[in-house]
Amino acid sequence: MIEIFGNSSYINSIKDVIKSALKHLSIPDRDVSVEIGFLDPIKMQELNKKARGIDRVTDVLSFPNLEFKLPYQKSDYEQFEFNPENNTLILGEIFICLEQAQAQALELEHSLESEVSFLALHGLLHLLGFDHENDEDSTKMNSIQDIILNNINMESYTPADVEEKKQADTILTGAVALIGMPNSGKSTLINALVGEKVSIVSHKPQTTRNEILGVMNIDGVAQIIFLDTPGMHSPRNELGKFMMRSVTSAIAGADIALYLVDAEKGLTNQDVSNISKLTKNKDIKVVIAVNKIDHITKPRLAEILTQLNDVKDVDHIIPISALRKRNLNELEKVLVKYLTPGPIQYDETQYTNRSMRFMASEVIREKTLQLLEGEVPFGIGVIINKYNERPNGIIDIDASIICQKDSHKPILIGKSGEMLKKIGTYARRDLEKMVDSKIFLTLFVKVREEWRDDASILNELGYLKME
Ligand SMILES: Nc1nc2c(ncn2[C@@H]2O[C@H](COP(=O)(O)OP(=O)(O)OP(=O)(O)O)[C@@H](O)[C@H]2O)c(=O)[nH]1
Ligand SMILES: [Mg+2]
Repeated sequence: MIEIFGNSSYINSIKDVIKSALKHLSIPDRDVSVEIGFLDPIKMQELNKKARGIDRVTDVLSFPNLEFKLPYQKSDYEQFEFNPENNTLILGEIFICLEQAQAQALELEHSLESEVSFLALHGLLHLLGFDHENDEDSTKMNSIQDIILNNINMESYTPADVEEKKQADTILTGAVALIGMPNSGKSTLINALVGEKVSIVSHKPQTTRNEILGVMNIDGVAQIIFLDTPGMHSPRNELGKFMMRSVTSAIAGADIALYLVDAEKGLTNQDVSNISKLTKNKDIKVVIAVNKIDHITKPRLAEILTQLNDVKDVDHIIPISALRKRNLNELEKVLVKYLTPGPIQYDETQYTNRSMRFMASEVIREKTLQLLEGEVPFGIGVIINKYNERPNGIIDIDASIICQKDSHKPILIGKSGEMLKKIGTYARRDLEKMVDSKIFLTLFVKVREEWRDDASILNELGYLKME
């Protein structure tokens, strides 16, 4: 009997490791019971101080109920009280601090699931009389720990799975909508996961305006379809309304909502409200990624994770850095767990549904967002007038940059045309890398007063049709 108190996604993994340990030590699991609970860092520190006189947070604490001796013989414990409700011998209690476990998992570069399983096992071994007080005891405890951890398969998929899936011509698949506040790092993340630039990135909010699809293939086992979306905000014009409809449409087509919390900003009320709306939808799994952990301290991360523990019905929480590519393998494993078998949807070479024409307009817009300050870049749209590939592979692109006020035009062009030249050079370099051939890019600047509320220009820019 393993009784676990508290809400954690790791209950099944903990049960597996405990069962495996009891089996390995020839202790019938119906004979014994263990209680496991989760404590936040403050409570863990209090308990550590009270129980061991150590005034600091720790990962796991265990409280044996009796002096246990191996090998196990039921008759040895007849004098102890077996729990009358289920006739089990109570081994004791284990407390785990998930926030501390998360910090350790990041340091050891393995999953939180692996770390929690390890801590539960470590705690159980203490309940069973193992110790690490001296070298000899410590070696004994470590070796048994290693054997048991090897016995359980922590990977979410194995080489045997790969073969089975390949032969059946099916794959694990699912659509993941990337949701979050503007600037939380959604587009940086989709690019990192797909391994190609599918979505533009800038330090300014509301960079992404459309739903953008990126495909990730994993060893012939899984295909994850990511949908990048515009950051959630209250729309102030027709363009904003289109952007928010893209978010709703992405969620409607998704199996998993991957919500990004910007760790630099912390968990905001708006985040909590957005997440609660997602968790009300019982058709999708909700995974929260706390992004930009490279910019915050460990105690700050622990604080955010503690706050997130109070948000109900979330399927998984994982800290990451999309920019530094930290913990992305673990994120991948978490997502794979929620996929279902189905036919392959995209050819392995196809990593987005967007054309190079669309990418050209986006990359030009990205450069305006990166190079211009103030309100100018927010009112910019890009129309590709010509996209032509010559027989020798050279590509000619003519594009118009639309701005929404007369006063914006000279800013876009710059002194002696320098700004426009810079935008063109930077955009061309990026696009040449993407197509791997030479590009001739010609840019024009046009003013279209308040185009963000003008249906015909919005249509021309591709912001009215949902794809
Ligand atoms: N330090 C740090 N910065 C990051 C990380 N991920 C993204 N950023 C930065 O955050 C800014 C916003 O990134 P984007 O990927 O454009 O964010 P977004 O959520 O797609 O933004 P919108 O499209 O405007 O909703 C950029 O300057 C990124 O370089 C991260 O893990 N760490
Ligand atoms: Mg974006």
